[in-house]
Amino acid sequence: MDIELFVNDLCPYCQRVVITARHLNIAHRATPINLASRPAWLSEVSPQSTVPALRADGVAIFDSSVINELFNDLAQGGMLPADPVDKGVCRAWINHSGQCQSLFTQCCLAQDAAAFEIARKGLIDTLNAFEQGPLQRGARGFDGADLSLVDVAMAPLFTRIAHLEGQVTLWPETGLERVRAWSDRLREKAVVRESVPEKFAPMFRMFLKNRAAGGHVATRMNVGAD
Ligand SMILES: N[C@@H](CCC(=O)N[C@@H](CS)C(=O)NCC(=O)O)C(=O)O
Repeated sequence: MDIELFVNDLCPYCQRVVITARHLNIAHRATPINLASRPAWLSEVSPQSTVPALRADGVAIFDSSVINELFNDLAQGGMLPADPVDKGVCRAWINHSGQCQSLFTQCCLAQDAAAFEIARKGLIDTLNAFEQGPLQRGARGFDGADLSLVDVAMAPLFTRIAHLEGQVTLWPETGLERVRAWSDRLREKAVVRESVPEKFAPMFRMFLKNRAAGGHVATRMNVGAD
């Protein structure tokens, strides 16, 4: 199958599909998309011109969760549990991970300390749902020995939180121990580390500095820290 993948190096949803493609050795061509100046034709592949998107033998498919499941199906990758209920649980939490990512973005874009604290509390609450739910009961497909699509959905967020550490504190002083251990384990994996460009940390900070200029996070970041 001929797969052309449309991605951007700084996009967390793109990082998800890059991890899965690498993990499952999905042969593809990656076409970089400049988000600041997206080509008009992108809307033919993805109706809201979002990335990631792809063409599989010319057929357009978009959304990171759908693309990850496509890759998993093509490779029979076993990245979701076989049991329908366990699989449904994983899909539900992959959906929830989008809310975590979106609250992280709100933290990054917050214009002042008050807005930042509201977004940070929301992020902590959404992460705590993992802590008190599937991680506590050891649900299938969560932080196990094998890389799952839930792991992949969360790895880009964990990567970004780690890159802000020391400059902006997002983790609470106590709590979220299981989530933090999950983050540590995922970030150690070669497939996660190698799913972003070598200079990702300074690129990410520079991106935030420009995108959220004057905001709470941007003014606290040391762009030249790496
Ligand atoms: N739910 C989508 C979200 C994708 C998304 O929001 N991608 C961002 C880049 S990180 C995008 O293309 N945004 C369009 C924009 O900036 O207008 C997915 O999981 O693929």
